[in-house]
Amino acid sequence: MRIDKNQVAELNAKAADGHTNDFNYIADKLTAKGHDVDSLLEKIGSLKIATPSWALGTGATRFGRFPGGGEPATIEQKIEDISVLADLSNQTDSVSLHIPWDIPSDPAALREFADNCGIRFDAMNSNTFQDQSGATESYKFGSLCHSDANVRKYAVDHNIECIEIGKELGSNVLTVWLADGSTFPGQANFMKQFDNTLDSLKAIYAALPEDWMMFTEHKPFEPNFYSSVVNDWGSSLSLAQKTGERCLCLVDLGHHLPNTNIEQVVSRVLAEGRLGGFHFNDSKYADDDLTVGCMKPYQLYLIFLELVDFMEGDHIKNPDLAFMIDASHNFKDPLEDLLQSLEAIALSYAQALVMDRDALTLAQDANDVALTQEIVQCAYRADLRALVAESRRRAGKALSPIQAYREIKVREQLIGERGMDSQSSGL
Ligand SMILES: [Mn+2]
Repeated sequence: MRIDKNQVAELNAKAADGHTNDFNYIADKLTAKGHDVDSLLEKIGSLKIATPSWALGTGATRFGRFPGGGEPATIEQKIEDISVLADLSNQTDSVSLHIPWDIPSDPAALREFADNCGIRFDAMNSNTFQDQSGATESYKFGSLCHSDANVRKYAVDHNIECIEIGKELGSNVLTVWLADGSTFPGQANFMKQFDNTLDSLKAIYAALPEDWMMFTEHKPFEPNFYSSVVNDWGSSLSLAQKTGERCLCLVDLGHHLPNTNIEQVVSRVLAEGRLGGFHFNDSKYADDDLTVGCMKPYQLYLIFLELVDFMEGDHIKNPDLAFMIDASHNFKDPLEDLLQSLEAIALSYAQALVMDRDALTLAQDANDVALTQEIVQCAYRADLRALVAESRRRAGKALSPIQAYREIKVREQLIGERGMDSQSSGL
């Protein structure tokens, strides 16, 4: 299934009048405030977010799954689904693979297939939180932190295997998600677990090619309920700094305790030059993996203010950031959900770009608290949807991605090709 670009162009033409009015209105307002609209459009268009291979089917739940049909059953089909997203939205052009859910039998052939779909390979994700069939060691009591050196080596070897596969695919990042920890007080020794994890990460790092980076994610709880080895950004930063220069911290929006000031976490890790990137999702309670921006769009905008501070200036020394969605879907069509997430990210980015930084700095320095709020919220409350839509239109993508998706009847076509019962591997 590939999108016919003519169909997208026809749909855009139908909506052109209304869109042009909306776009001109906001473009005039932005120009009057001193913004270069063409430059804004270019920046929005160049923000690319990787799509995870596990987010294309029905997602994680301990309860019932309710698949909607036409799920991608192979890696090739997953890449085709991402090319559908890339044809409608302007914000994604890569896949982040999860090993072993998506082990390619012929990496060179897969790379060529993806290339023909216009999709490249982003970070490789290792999995040391599940025992696979035929496994000779068990991760039941941990992986990189395990008390048994044989299990640690087994987990290290798996990560090195991910690097090897990634090299053939053209990836240059390994993301290590550490689910290790303990569920009961006294079950494990905090210090020993941390030291073992550091040693294991160093062993993986030693196998990392020169031009690769390694990311680690923190999470306060789940799957373990008493402690996680990498429970917060401080632990994550400590591990990164001790492991090596190219070991960076990944921030996942869902991996924080309620009310954590995530934008401040971003600022702190950026200040240390160790922010690798972001896993976007949203949540009400914990790691809910909901559609980006569905619960806390203001928080997302505040996070983007910090990211844009780095992206627009040269006063923060940090490598370029890698962005990925990390979500799962049980009630929405996964592709519609991902289109909504991509839109929410682009909108927040646009809002952060137009926030008046100079005025905010002056108000902050003058301790004019009321004015700082006026300035920050002014950009958040600007309706920039037409600006984001215009950046898509100029790239030949859909003015209204979800509407186009429905009018082109993508899901119906996928069900026709793959059937109702095809199942995607992943969470
Ligand atoms: Mn994540």
